[in-house]
Amino acid sequence: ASRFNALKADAAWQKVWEDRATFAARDDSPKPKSYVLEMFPYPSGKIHMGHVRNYTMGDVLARFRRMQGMEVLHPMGWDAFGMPAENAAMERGVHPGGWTYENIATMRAQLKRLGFALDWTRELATCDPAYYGHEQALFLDLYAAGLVYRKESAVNWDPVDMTVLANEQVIDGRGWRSGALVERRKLSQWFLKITDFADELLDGLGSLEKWPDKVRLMQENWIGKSVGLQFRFVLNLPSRLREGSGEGLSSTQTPEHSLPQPLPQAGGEQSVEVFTTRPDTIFGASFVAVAADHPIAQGLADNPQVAAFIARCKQGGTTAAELETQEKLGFDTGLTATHPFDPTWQLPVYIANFVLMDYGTGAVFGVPAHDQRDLDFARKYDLPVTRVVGDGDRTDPLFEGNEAYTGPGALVNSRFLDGMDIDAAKRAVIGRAEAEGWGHGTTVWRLRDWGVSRQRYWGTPIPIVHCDDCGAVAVPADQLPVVLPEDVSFDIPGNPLDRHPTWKHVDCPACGKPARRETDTLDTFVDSSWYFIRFASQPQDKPFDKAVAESWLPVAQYIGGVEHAILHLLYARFWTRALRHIGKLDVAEPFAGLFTQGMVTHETYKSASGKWLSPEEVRDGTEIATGEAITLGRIEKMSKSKKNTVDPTGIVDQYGADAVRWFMLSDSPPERDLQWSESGIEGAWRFVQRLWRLFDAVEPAEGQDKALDRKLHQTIAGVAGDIEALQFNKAVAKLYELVSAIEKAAPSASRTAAIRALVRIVAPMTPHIAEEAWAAMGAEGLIADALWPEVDPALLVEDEVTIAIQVNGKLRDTLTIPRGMAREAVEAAALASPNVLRVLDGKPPRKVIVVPDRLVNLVA
Ligand code: ANZ
Ligand code: ZN
Repeated sequence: ASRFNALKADAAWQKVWEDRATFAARDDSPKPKSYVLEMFPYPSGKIHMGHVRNYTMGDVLARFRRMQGMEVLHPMGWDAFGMPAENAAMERGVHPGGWTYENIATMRAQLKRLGFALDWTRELATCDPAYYGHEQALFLDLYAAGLVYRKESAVNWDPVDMTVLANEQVIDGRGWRSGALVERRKLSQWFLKITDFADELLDGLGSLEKWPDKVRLMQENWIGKSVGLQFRFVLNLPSRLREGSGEGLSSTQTPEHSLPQPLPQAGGEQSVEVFTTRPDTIFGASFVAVAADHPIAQGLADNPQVAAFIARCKQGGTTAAELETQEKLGFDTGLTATHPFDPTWQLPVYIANFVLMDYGTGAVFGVPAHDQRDLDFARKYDLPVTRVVGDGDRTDPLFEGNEAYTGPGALVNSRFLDGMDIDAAKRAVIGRAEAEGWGHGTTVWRLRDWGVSRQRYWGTPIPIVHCDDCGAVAVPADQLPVVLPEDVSFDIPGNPLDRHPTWKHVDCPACGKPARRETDTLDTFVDSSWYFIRFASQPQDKPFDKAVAESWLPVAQYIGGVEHAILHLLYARFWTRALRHIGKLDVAEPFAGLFTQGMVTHETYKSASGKWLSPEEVRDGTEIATGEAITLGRIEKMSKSKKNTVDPTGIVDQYGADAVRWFMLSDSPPERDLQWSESGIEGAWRFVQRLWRLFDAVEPAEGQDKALDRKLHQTIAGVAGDIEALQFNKAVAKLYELVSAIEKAAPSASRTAAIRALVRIVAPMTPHIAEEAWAAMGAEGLIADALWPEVDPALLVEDEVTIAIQVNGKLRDTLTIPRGMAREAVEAAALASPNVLRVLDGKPPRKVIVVPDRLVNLVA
């Protein structure tokens, strides 16, 4: 028997597929259509094992759908704009475009080596004007429809480099290059009105049955619909302050319990509106807090202490995580707020850094016992902490410890609310507020509009011109695309578009006077919000053809990393709905099925001196270079920082594409992490060789092997079901079993048929060896165009069963009998069992109970 020469077969079949455009999807096909898509890669330099795993899974499904007779769209492209290209430009003086296209060439070649059934005729790169020009047109369509607007918004400002930083460039509140403390600055920026679709995006989640529950939940939380109470606190200036001369504002002010007077215009405000989702906790309130940008804080800013505090609040980045973990800071304004249910109860009013201006009303009341931020704040400033929701048998007002109680319970220490559960108490408070006219129930959304402006070069230029007379003017359609200038420099920080000598100087499209181009570019998430539509249809003169795109969409199965569970998927869902809103595409949800795969992990190694070592630097527990013993670190996601990556291309060169693909599918359930190991890939390689020994030796033979026939048909059906459910590791296990059964079977017509069918069953997973065997067996056409073997349902059922024989309920024997054997025959067989005869001791049983195909119980 010959050996399977994987490298030769890989190259030969990949060339055939390419030459014949085997995987080019036909828009006009009469077959049912299926769109299989994996998240397109960022061209960072080389493909990594995570890509290999992701694309292998998608490929198995795509090939399987073809075998089911479907017209499959399985495209590939490049999410090619983004910061790493600019970083490379800054660090190495290369042009971002050159760097990107070189990476694309490398990675395309690497992907091709894996034999993916991709339609390369539809390849696209988002940094190509032929792509982003259409994106600009769509942006302007949304602008015309009122779904795009401009407003002031905070950015991360690096005061040393004098540049705007992306969130990723802010590390522990400091600029990644300069190390300077980052400030929040306001800039005029472009926004997409995703909040107009908040309700739809939330409701739509209900229809996404083929999405993981956890992703739907993450989206739901991100959209964050909350129902609550909005109401006004009356503000007062305590008498001591009003009377005191020059005492000003103090940060140690404690509330006065004398009846307060309404505020005479301090800071210009007499009341403060707050929003709460927990009106039930109103009797646990111990302070009121406003955002640093709130009019009350701003109105007090002529006091230098307040101004200094507001400035301090603006330090630090803009990410939610950063805001969450920042130290809580407060400034006591000296004002007090009257409790809505008790005119004698005054709450101190603080300016606090954890209150955001653009959520709710920018002001809150704090309930430390039942909100963690409030508790951190109250402990720091020594404010009262009163329990108002019972926690099991803890119902007393005194709340100890530093962990807020946010669970369920009955209201306590809360006057007329006592004894109610949280929901009833919420309703009661909202009811009183509405009846008494000081507040009303409302809905708020956590979702913000999508800020798409980036002050960067390597992105889609926003197609707007600013004119002193006409304002923001859309670039006319016949002047699209607005192309990025090539001649840019990265030697100084900031946006090269803004610094470019000529690019931004244009005439106003409306009045013809000198005007300026917008120099912001679009967030790269815009690029990935519609690429799947462009894959489905890519005419030259417009972004897509409606009917053609609709014939493919929605994507039947989308596969990618869970790190995109929120933003990318939400933005793509929004973009799709926005296009539907303006009549461009009648699709509600872009991705009918979603699967998020696990990561590829590897052991980590550390040298005696504590450096990370790559797998190539280690042999038999020692560092090759020094001969010193290494320490084994944890098994972690492959990453450059831990040096535990394995380059897929080297592995493909060594073992062939099929072995790599097989290993990617075999060891773990696809949603879990897969640990890369040398022994794993070797095992996969041996399996491929085992397949070849069967394929290579197949010969006509006589005779039937019923057991093998059954095994084969069960495998055909089982593997189909597993692929359908994306449970590839289960399919792999079934194939191991079938191969073992074939290996053990004596030559027969059944065995020969099983080997021929096996070629087709493994084809989605190991397509190269399958093509090779298919051709060697003289079959017609390509296996890539073959159909999935048919299942004989009669062979799916076992025709023998093993039943239990009990005497007085105790197991005495088992019998293997034909399925569905008649009761009398089963009874006779049981009575003939030597074990049963011995236990019955020659006496006939008093009663015989037969459960067909399961058991016989003899009562003695
Ligand atoms: C009193 C209270 C008591 C609250 C309690 C929570 C727990 P979600 O559910 O995310 O919508 N909040 C309101 N506006 C805020 C703002 N601009 N900045 C920071 N926090 C703000 O959160 C709503 C809750 O977040 C509101 O309910 C409010 O605190 C706070 F035991 O009011 B709560
Ligand atoms: Zn003008």
